Amino acid sequence: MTLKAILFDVDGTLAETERDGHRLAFNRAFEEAGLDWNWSVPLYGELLTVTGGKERMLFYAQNYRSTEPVPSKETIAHLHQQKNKYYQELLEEGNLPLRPGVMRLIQEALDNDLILAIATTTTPANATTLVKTSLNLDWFKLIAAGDIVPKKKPAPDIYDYTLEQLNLRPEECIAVEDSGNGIKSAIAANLKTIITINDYTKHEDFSKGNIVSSDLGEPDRPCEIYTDKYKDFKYIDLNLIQTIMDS
Ligand code: XBP
Ligand code: MG
Repeated sequence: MTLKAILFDVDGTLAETERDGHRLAFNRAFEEAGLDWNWSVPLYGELLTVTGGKERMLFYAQNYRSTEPVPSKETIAHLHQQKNKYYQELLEEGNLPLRPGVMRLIQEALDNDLILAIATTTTPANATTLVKTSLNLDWFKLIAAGDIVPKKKPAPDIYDYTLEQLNLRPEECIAVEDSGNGIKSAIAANLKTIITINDYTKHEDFSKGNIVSSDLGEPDRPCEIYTDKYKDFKYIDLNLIQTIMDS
């Protein structure tokens, strides 16, 4: 089937937004609110099993602070709002660069009239700020994000919604993801997947990914491809993606 669209996850896929973005912003919001919560790099890795910032805070309160009162829904919403404010500032200051190969593949897709869309669990304003500051909003036909669907990844909802809005079938698209929850969501929506791992996700099970690599790579900066049948490729481009679609 000919590829018509590439659907990108945001956090961890377009940029390393978790460790040096969301995590720092959460900690600033906690400090500002007078909470003694502080999420270290390894602790945040444990918390990333829960998608969604509000859901992640609630999970932390219930499981790591179980002797203390659980913050109200309003408190969680306020912390989340502040966290997102600080996170968007970090993006606007240029602190979270795109991962290797992201701009190259997007440019190639645009040159070939492919449709680009975002399918993410993060808050819409976080996703649009990243696209605005590092890419271009006009390049994306759809930004599907956050609470627009009832269930976040690993549920398929956000990808099902994206396909429906674009009026495309899963066989016509490929998803680019970085996490176990992301691949579960994409596969449950019957999509083929490209997985670009990162430090937080490298130990997760990607055996069902169609191609798994260190990143998308660049012609002068090859990526490492872990999927045997594609391991001699130096970077992921449309030619390789079409080969994956045809396999
Ligand atoms: C991203 C997430 C998000 C962000 C925080 O997952 O899990 O929760 O960490 O975003 P994925 P919000 O990359 O699979 O979409 O605080 O805006 O929810
Ligand atoms: Mg992700």
